[in-house]
Amino acid sequence: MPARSSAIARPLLESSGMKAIDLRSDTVTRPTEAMRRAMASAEVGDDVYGEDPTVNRLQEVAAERTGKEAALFVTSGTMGNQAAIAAATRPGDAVLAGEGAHLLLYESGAGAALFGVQIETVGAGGFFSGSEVADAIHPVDVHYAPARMLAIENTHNQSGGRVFPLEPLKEAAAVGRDHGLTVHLDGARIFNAAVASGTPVATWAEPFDSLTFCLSKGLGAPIGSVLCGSSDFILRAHRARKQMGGGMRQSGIIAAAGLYALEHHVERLADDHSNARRLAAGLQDLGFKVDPFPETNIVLFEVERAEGFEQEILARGVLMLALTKDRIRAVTHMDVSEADIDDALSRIAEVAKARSR
Ligand code: TLP
Repeated sequence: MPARSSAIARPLLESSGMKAIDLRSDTVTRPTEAMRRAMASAEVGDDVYGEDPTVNRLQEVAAERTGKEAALFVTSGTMGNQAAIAAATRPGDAVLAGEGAHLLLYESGAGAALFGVQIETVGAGGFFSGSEVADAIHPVDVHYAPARMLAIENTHNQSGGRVFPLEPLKEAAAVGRDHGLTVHLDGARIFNAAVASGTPVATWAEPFDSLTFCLSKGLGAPIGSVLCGSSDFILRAHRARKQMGGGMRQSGIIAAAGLYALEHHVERLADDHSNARRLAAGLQDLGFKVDPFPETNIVLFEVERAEGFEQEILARGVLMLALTKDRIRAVTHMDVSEADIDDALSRIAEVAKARSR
């Protein structure tokens, strides 16, 4: 998910006085005043000694919400996925993941570099059935890397935030489990799936041995993710977190933002979803090829020369990401309102008009 050209664009836009509408990701949100107050007044201790009460509280709340025994606060979704890989595998093992999975494409080769695993894809487009999982598991043979883990991403980022439907997801996870695999959910945006479907996070988490969810995406916290699983699994992941340099000290300061987000920012994800639908409908009216019914907060649409489009729209104060040579991603979040979406659409209309000349 390249973030090349627009990387320093927002500070430049803001210093020029132009209102920036930043749709590159839901990671770009800034903490609200109330969240900052919760952070400033957090009770803290040294978490490497397990003595930070706010971190401990966040871990308890996360375990409770996801229906797991234990949880571990980590710096990022990437660290959560990697700690899960470390806890479930040994060097030389294979991890099965859907096409376009974040842990396959966007974690800088960490699974291979840090924990010696080979990632193999299952199914097509990020979604797959139980029989596709069975097909992806090789017979025991000296040629193959033995599969030890199956990772499912929900919502699936690259397909435009689509929700992996519950029944096929249960079936795929059950086949993985029957074959002795640890089944992991990359639930960076699982709260979006829960809100969009009206099905609680614990139900989405139930088929899995472990899951990560991100506080720093739609939930609007500045930093952090949580890895949840059995006490045993979390103990092993804790060691991996330490190995990756993820042992933090008075991290209650940031855990407080996570707790605040879980309390105040879950239900409002529905607004992001409705803004995504509004954006998609507007793009369709402007003649773009787009899925007019995004399920959650990610909108993908097609343009010619996407990198050029990214620059043209940036010049009008709208930040989006060119994913491929002909595809743009826009993500809605708590720092963009319905009015901002309409504003973005009128700026996009100007670009479309200029392009058609
Ligand atoms: N996704 C980011 C970029 O890294 C692409 C984004 O802007 O969408 N799993 C999924 C499904 C993700 O989308 C991401 C981040 C992660 C894991 C990693 O989270 P972080 O960025 O906290 O390491």
